Amino acid sequence: MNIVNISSMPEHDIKVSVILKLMSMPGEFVSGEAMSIGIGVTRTSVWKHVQELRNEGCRIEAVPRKGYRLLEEPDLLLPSILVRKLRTRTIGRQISYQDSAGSTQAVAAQLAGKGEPHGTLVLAEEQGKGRGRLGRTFFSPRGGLWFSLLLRPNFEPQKALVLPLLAGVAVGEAIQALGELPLMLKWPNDVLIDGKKVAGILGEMIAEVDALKYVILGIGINVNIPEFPPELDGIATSLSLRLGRRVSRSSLLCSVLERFEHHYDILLARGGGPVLEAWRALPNILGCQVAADTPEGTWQGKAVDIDDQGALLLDTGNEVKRVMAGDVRLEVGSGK
Ligand code: BTX
Repeated sequence: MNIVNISSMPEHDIKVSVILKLMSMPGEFVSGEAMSIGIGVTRTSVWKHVQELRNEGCRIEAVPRKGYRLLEEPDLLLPSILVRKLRTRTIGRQISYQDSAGSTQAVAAQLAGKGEPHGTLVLAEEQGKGRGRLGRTFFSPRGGLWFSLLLRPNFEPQKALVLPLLAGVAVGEAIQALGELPLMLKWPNDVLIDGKKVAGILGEMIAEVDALKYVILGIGINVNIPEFPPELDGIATSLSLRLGRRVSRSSLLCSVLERFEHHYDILLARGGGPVLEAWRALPNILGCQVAADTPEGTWQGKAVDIDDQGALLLDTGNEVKRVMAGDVRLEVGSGK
């Protein structure tokens, strides 16, 4: 039996109790009184939390003398909701959920230290200190998907370099399944739509000499985000902005995790080749003119391939450079 750890879920959180109560009686009215007695709070408090839930997008009907009724399953990321949807064996079978976190990466690192198992999923509705690579920050307000996966792969550290690409494949495929979108995977870790970042991936690895202790893969997806701060103008976009509708975060999360597990299983069975094939099969940066900012300097050229270790191969005209780490910028007007 799969066990979901909901110990970090704020059970005292009245809002959660309200929604769980309504979900336990789908389509039926639950009176304000029954809710207040069941949860142990006043009817005014129940009303206040129903309003909050409505503001967060939950469709709850309120009828005088009848009570409250859920009109559709809410798009919350509560473990008790996710576990009913998620069809995986190991990935996301253990869930740590927080309404608000600093960074899910930091929470996952703590859980890793406590020996939590492979596949543990750490989720937050919002992050106050979302992290990008190289000390950069990641804007993570309510409405997005911000999560980290704790992985304990039984292979050498070098092989772990394909894991961010694998995550990119899972995210790219899941977004593609939502509809026609001009998607592009940008090496090493971005998913772009119309050249703007819709998702970012952060791989953090803890290794000892030749042995990998664990990897924490952080994934941020701009799902239902209506606007971005000025500094992200022209850089970031969201699925809701691009599709003109809200997207179910819980369904998208399950889709990403199921695809992740599928490719991860193949990685274990057959090595990194199929992951790279799946990456190449999605619309990607290969064939584009790019500038790569690497620890050794900036190189310009055409992105021609990714190699077995997940490095980007860049044809500068004089030679093919192997980019192991860095940032890649698309040159204006470049395309395939
Ligand atoms: P990155 O360093 O490649 O990208 C960070 C850069 O992207 C920022 O400097 C900024 O220009 C831009 N940016 C910031 N926020 C956003 C956003 N919401 N959408 C688009 N562009 C943005 C990418 O790092 C890796 C990000 C991983 C985020 C996940 S969320 C869950 C987990 N927890 C955590 O703290 N980080 C990861």
